[in-house]
Amino acid sequence: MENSKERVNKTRETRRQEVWSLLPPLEKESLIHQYHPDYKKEAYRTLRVGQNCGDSTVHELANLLEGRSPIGLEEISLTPHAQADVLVIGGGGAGATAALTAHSMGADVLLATKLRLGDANTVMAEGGIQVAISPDDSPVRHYLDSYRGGHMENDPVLLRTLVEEGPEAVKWLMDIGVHFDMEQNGKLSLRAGGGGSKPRLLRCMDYTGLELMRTLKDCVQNEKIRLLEYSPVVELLTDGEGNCSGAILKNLDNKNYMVVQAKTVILATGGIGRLHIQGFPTSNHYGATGDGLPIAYRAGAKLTLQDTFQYHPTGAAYPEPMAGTLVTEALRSVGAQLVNAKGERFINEMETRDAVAAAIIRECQQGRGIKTSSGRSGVWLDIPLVDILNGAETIAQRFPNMVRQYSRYKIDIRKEPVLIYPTLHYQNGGIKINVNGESDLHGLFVAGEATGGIHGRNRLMGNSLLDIIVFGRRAGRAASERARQIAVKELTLKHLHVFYEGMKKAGIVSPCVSPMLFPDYVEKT
Ligand code: MEZ
Repeated sequence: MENSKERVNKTRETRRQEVWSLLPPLEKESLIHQYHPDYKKEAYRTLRVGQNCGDSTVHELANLLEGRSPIGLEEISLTPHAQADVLVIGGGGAGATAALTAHSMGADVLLATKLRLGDANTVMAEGGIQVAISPDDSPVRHYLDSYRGGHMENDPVLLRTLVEEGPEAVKWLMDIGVHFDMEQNGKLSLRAGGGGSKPRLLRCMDYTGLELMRTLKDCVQNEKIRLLEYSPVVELLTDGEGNCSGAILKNLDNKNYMVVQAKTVILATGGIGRLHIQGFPTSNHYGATGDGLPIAYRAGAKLTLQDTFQYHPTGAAYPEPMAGTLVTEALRSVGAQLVNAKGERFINEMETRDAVAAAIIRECQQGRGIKTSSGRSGVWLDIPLVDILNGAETIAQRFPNMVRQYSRYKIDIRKEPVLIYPTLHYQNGGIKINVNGESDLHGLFVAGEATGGIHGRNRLMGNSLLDIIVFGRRAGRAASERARQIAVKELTLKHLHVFYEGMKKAGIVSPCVSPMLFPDYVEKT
């Protein structure tokens, strides 16, 4: 490792002059198809039951989707312990936004979350929120960049809504107290992201998600929204006529189940990084086990793009305790270069994430990677170049989170390159929604990473922080409006009978119980 690190230092001066153009489209597609994990056939299998029967997804997710509920059909009383107009499940950015919006419209909201309010992937987003607000930019440009980045498989209506409502969503964030970085002249500071044709990322140093969540959490608490912490969802309830009517939560303290009757339900349960698909490390928090997907699937919701995942190109590969930790793309957007064992650059660092991840995997597979003592592979991210290109102290001032994380292991990123490898970061697909966030199951709304369609097959940096706000607000609004119009409905588990019938017909005998709630290396609850 030390020899090749020295090569990075030696080649820095010549590399900094190099100009790398973006790959021609066909070459880029071929790189992705050859090396991106989404195209590894043996990692996938076909679903045999449910709305996506015949579609394929990775084994880890397929097992959960075809899993059995922890709720025994005969064993549980469905007499409600609590009621709400709108039950929001998930205490990250999308859930908090949806809860605040529904509450502001007069709905009686109950917000239930697996861990504590704010324990979610939102706080791990570092580099920024993407929004077209500069005079030489436009939502149309934002749309085109995101559509190209998503391989033109984004749902056009959802994407259009995202980019058009982005500026208003960001204004809302600033109104409730989010502080974004400013230039000396007092204007909002914008930086570039991979696949973007304009700098359009607002940021709070490299703590952007944390700043958003800090503010949203304060608001939820100030509004005194009813909150149930340590209460993950384990099953949905339906009225037997195709409507969602509540959910069953599990109290992690006493292990009892709690039945909540609600006129509408908003699922904001986040992503699946902790499934460690294909053995990848992850940048996600401990609760990111995709709990919303199997329960919505069993209740009759359809998934879309369930076969595509984002492997963020720059996850830490060394030191071992940091494996998988996000090393923000923003470093590359201000000049940090990717360098292989020979001291050479091998890709334009501002290609979309799927292409950059594929190029890193190619370098490692073709013997130009660097091996760590624990057997991981990686390439170098030449961070010190950032200060050379942008002025001394840029790294310290703009990336205090990164500096602090590495300093715990005595690595000074202002002076030395770091070893990185792709890390499982985001689920591109998820539960199919309409423009109001409603799934195919009437009365079940979904927001944030649990949804699919907005980002196509590859999300651009900062579009998820925007999506949780735009679609969190939309789901909150639509769910509270619907709740105003309807009465409470019957609570049944009829959907489970139907799903199990389908499993029986397909000959599925599943050993898997889902949702999994925590990764299997965490003590079982
Ligand atoms: O949107 C993201 O995934 C993000 C901002 C990540 C990052 O590299 O900082």
